[in-house]
Amino acid sequence: MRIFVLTGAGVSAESGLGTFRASDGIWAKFDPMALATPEGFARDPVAVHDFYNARRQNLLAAEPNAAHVALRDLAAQTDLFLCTQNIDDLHERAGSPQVHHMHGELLRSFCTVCGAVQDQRIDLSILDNCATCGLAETMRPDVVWFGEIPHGLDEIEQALDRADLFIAIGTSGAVYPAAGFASRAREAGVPTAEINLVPSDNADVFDIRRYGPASIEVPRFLADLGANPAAFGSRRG
Ligand code: BJW
Repeated sequence: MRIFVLTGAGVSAESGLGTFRASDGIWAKFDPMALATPEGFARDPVAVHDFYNARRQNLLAAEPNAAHVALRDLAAQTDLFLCTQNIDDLHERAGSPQVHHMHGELLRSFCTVCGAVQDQRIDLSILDNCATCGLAETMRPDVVWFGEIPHGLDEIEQALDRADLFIAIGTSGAVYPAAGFASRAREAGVPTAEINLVPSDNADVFDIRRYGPASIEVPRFLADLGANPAAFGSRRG
């Protein structure tokens, strides 16, 4: 069975990484237009670096949870395309062999002049020089901000079109193009499932809905899927 899994901030919430749109979430405390747009970075790069430096330190202290582990095990049993909107590396640290980071990775930075990408595990500053071209004031976090094109959309679309089952985990369905993946899959006859604490903004496009913490509901759902795959993944049409 070919399974497309889309994860969002909710899969890492129980690892201590904040979600965005909860009443106490990241965007309740910080302005996304100031900190997660190219225009915001051009206006105040120091504030943007401070924001991502703090989140990087938080990430380095976090650990994968049972949902990440269950998704690692799923990769060993099926043909899995694991697409995450998250910039954390918790899927990798749980052992997932291939992770498609459509919104980039917090532990990488890139040079806005020469495009070189480098590992970034320590704080980033406007004073840092690019290790490749040597210029200063050119490095930024390798993340996808509003108005920028997410990574690997062609590969994502191909995987969506080949899937026998689409599963969204811990994502609000508020940010496009990711929020449109479930309806695209469904229109192609692919069964769709969502696992979330509460119904997402696009809950009506899911055939199967499981609500509760990802650390409980993801292992439970995947156990049910393993026990009776035909009940979940029969592609229509
Ligand atoms: C739990 C849980 C637990 C909690 N267990 N669940 C229409 C079409 C196309 C684009 C647009 C459009 N309208 C507007 C746009 C533009 C824009 C957009 O979507 N804006 C919306 C606000 C309307 N999109 C873009 O700009 C994107 N680029 C783009 O469109 O390019 C043009 C283009 C596209 C395609 C082809 C050609 C051109 C880029 C979007 C970049 C998003 N960047 C961010 C920041 C990344 C870096 C960082 O982390 O700082 O990505 S914003 C933020 O939102 C982050 C996330 O990846 C993303 C999604 O959030 P997510 O993961 O869903 O988190 P939450 O907080 O919203 O939800 C958490 C969920 O978990 C909730 O449902 C909880 O209930 C649940 N949960 N605890 C299970 N324990």
